[in-house]
Amino acid sequence: MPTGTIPADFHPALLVIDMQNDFCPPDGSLAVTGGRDIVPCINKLLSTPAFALRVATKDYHPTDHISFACNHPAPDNVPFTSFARVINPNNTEESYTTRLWPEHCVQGTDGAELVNGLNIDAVDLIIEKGQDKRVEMYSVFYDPFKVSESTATAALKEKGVTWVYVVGLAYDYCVKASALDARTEGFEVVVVKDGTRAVDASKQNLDEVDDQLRQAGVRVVSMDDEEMG
Ligand code: VGL
Ligand code: ZN
Repeated sequence: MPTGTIPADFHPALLVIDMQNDFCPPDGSLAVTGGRDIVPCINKLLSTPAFALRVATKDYHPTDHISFACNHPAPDNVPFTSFARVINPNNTEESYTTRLWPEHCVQGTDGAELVNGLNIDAVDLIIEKGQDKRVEMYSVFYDPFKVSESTATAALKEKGVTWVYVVGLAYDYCVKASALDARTEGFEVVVVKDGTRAVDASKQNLDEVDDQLRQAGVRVVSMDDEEMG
């Protein structure tokens, strides 16, 4: 929280991104190193009274989702290294490439459940994303073509939210995409970095993501920074 002069229109919300079994060691199919270690930090934020709304997201894929390597033909179907082209279902001229992953967060499976220890009682709203098999949807708001849009913006606006704090998994995918789209939606955005972990935790990648976020006007802070209060 900002200390010193708190802006008059400071109405913060917390977005807890994809804290699901499949993204956490030891058993997650797409385990992010240290994924479970951020639960205490996130619980601390969840118990902060200042938040007008606390949202948790779930990556929630059908088995035939485009991001699963197993749904593509060899040899370009290697999890983590292969890419596939995603075509806009409404305009086949438009496309982007997306990284392929092991099967993860399949609807109705234990891997898709929120991790043990996360204070789910403090969560006001759970938003599921990535249900449209045709597109990748890292962001809680929408996929790059906006063929799949969630209720996130409406829920935040309804509560008068002006600032969005983002934590969860993974820093370099769903946290990044959600933070960038929150900016696009007109919110002040803070990523609490020690409440996140990255798929690629190399210094070069972390620096790159920090830069991308900061260039978009996202504040990247840590729990004990002044801005957290
Ligand atoms: C995510 C890869 C695939 C994430 C979701 O939550 O960051 N990463 N699906
Ligand atoms: Zn996914």
